[in-house]
Amino acid sequence: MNMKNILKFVLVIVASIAAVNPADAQWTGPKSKPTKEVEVKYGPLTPPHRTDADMEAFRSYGLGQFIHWGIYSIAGNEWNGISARGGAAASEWIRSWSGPTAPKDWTKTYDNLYKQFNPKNFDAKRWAKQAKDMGAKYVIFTTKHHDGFALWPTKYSDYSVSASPYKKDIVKQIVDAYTAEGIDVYLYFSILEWNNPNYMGKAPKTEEEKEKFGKFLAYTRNQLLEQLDNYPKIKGFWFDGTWDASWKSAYEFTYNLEKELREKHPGLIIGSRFRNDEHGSRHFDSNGNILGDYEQGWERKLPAEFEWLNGNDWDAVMTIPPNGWGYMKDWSGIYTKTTDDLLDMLMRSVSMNGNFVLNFGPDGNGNMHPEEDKIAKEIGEWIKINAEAVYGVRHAALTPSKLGYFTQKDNNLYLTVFNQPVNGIVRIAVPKNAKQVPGTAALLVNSKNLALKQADIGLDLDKNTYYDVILPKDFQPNKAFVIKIKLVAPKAKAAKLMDAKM
Ligand code: FHN
Repeated sequence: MNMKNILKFVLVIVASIAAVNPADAQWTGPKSKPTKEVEVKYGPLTPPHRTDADMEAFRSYGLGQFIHWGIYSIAGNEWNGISARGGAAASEWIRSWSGPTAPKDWTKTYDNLYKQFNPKNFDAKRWAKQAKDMGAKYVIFTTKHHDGFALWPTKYSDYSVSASPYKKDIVKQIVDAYTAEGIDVYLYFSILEWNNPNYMGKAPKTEEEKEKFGKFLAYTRNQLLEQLDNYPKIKGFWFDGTWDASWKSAYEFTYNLEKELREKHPGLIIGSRFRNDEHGSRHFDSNGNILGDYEQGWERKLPAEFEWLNGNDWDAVMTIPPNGWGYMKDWSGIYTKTTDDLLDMLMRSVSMNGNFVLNFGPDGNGNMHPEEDKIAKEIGEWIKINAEAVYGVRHAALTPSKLGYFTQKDNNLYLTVFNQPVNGIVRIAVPKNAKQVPGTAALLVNSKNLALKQADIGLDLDKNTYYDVILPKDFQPNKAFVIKIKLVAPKAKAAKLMDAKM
């Protein structure tokens, strides 16, 4: 083989390795585009950018609340004073507690905890009012987590709230209370069920395994149809626990199940985590097309650049502790996110056309963690002042600011400033050929007009001109603040300067 052919052969090998078959989407950096189109039979069932009212509402939410509540909430990430920290992967995974700190016969103890589930302080209306005051526009509620315990009286399992001393339908109370507060409800549903005898992690191979897993698939379908029958007011599902080979092998079933759910509940919103195509690609099919109505992979992480989203809708779900979605009694010795941290994440999300969903993990009696109560109140107080910059806004096509995040609605441009400039000048870069430029500026907090002047810096080859907003010398906020800028048609074009000669 001559050198030319060897080189060609090497290039083909390199290209095939680089060929992307995103069996799982990447969440850091722009999505790599597949190098070649492949046939996909079990791909998307909806267009990548739905324009119906339900999806437009999803786009305008801004802030959501996640609630992880279940049997694990009784334990609170510890047992008899021994912490499960380091013994279980997360507080809501405490059933899998192992190692030297795990209590004797722990799994058996855990699987009997439902006999104690009787949350005497549970009040869905109180939770919904708190979420409303915080400014949440949707809630994602765990109807069943990986332990399989159903918080609704399902006909298809004995392991449900019906078998607990509490007995009542928790999911219905949540749906009714939150809907009454004008907060849309999405049901979290774990496909994975650790202690379901018909569940298996590996793809079923033998006839016996296929029959067993077939029963599990039928059970899953029954519970989902049951939820749509019981709770017709919900807006969508937030699926989880879909990463095992068993579920991935059932791509024809999951394709048809998604179709059936959508036909039964027009407008239903389902994220990209539900299923995969026949090549095993999850979140996005093997040609890079999103599988579902929004990108559902931003979990405890946020995109760094707008381009990473490829124009898809998305939400980011976030814990206040480093990890741990279920109730954790002890928050000492770990970094728990501050209200400022969370407001920054919120505004970063909405500045890139996403929703930010903050997780709450109530205890076994139905009380939020005291720190969660405090944060909910502080977020609500901030949003009450700055709501205009948070809801129903879109990404602003400007060079990102080092001082904070841009959001835009029509000719209103908002800059939420987290980093106050030491010279009191908020400089905004605007393309020289922009059809709209800053005309006036004011502080949203008090509607105080701010001095605004153009700064044509004249940097060589610079495609931008600049507008300086002058902050009042006595303006010393201790929280992020919003500058509202009215965009107007440009008055005069920037002077054309001779290019530098090097
Ligand atoms: O395993 C789950 C985890 O317990 C939690 O529910 C998060 C948040 O949705 N999702 C999975 C971990 O990525």
